[in-house]
Amino acid sequence: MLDSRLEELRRATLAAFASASSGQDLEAARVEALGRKGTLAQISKEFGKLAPEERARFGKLLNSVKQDLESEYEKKNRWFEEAQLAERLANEWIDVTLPAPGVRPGSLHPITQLQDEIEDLFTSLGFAVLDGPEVETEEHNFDALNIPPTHPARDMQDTFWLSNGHLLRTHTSPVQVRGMRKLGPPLRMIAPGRVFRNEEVDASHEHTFYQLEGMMIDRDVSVANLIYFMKTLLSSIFKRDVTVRLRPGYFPFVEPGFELDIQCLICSGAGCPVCKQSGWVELLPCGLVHPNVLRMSGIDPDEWGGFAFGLGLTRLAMMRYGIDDIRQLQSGDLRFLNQF
Ligand code: FA5
Repeated sequence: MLDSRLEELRRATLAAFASASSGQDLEAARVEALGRKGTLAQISKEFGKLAPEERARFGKLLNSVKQDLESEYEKKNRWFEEAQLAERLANEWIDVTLPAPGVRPGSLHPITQLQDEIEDLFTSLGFAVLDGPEVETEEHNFDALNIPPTHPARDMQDTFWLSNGHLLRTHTSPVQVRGMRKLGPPLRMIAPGRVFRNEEVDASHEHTFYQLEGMMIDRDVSVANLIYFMKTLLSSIFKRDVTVRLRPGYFPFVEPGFELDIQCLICSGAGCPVCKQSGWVELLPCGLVHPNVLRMSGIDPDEWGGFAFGLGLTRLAMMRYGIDDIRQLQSGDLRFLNQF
C-alpha cells in the first residue's frame, strides 16, 4: 500500500517536473512533493506502522524515490537557469564599437571666468592676489577702515552680525587692512571674494555677491595712477578702449573718493535705455587711501600714499554677459550655466 503511494508520487512528480514551463512551476511541484509538509514527508510518517522486517526494504525504496526526484529537479532547474542566462545574453548586449556618449566636463562659472581674467591682468602688473576670511572682526571690516561704531557710514552696508560679535564681511576692503598689516609698503594687491549684506534681494541686488578689491601703496601715487590702472582694467575686460570719468563719491576709507563711470558701451555715449539716456554707466567706487586708514595699519601717511578700488564683480559679470537678473548667477540652474 505504502509502496504504491510512493510509486504514484514518483510518477506524478516526474510528470509535473516535465510539464513545468517556468522556474516557478518547477519549484511549486518540488515543494508539493519534497517540501517539509510535502507528500514524501507525509508518507515517511507512516514508517512506524510497518512490520520491522519490512522497514529496511521500504527505507531503500523511499530513498531511491527521493533521490530520483531530487536529481530530476536539479536537472530541470539547471535547464531553466541556463535558458534564462541565454535569454539575457541574447538581449542584454553592448556594442563596444559604438562611439561613447561623450563626457560633459562642465565649465567655469561666469564670475570665476571674469575673476581669473582680472587676476591674470593684475599679476602681470605686479599685484599679489590675497585672500581673507568671510567671517570678519568688526575691527577689520569697519574700525580700521575709518568707520568707528558711531559713524553713520555703518548704515551704508546692512550687516549680518554673528552672535559672537563677529560679522559676515560686507565688502572685500578688510583684506586691504590685512594686506597692509602683513606685507607693509610698497604694496600692490587685489582681493577677490564673496561678501554678504542683509539686503532685500531684487534683479540687481543679492544678499551674497562677489567683489574684487584692489590697492596700491607707494611713494608717489596719485589720481592719475588710479585712472591709468582702471582704464587698463576696463579695456582688458571689455576688449576695447573705454572712456571713463570720475565723480565725487563718499567712502570713509578714501579721500578723495570717487564713483568711476564708464561711457556706455551700447550707445557710445549717445544715450540709450541701458545708460538711462545719460551716456554713462556707474561701475566702481575708488579713491586715494585715507591717511587714517594707513596710520591704523602702521603705515606713515607722510611717506606713503595709495589708491584703492572695490569692483562689484557680480555686477560686472552681468554687464559683460548681458545678464539682466542677478539672481540667475547663484540659481544653480544648469540651463542658465550651460550658456557659458
Ligand atoms: C564698497 O563696498 C567699498 N568697499 C568699495 C570701495 C573699495 C570704495 C575701495 C573705495 C575704495 P559699495 O558698497 O558701493 O562699496 O559696493 C561696491 C560694489 O559692489 C558696487 O559698486 C556694486 O557693484 C556692488 N554691490 C553693492 N551691493 C550689491 C548687492 N546687493 N548685490 C550685488 N552687487 C552689489
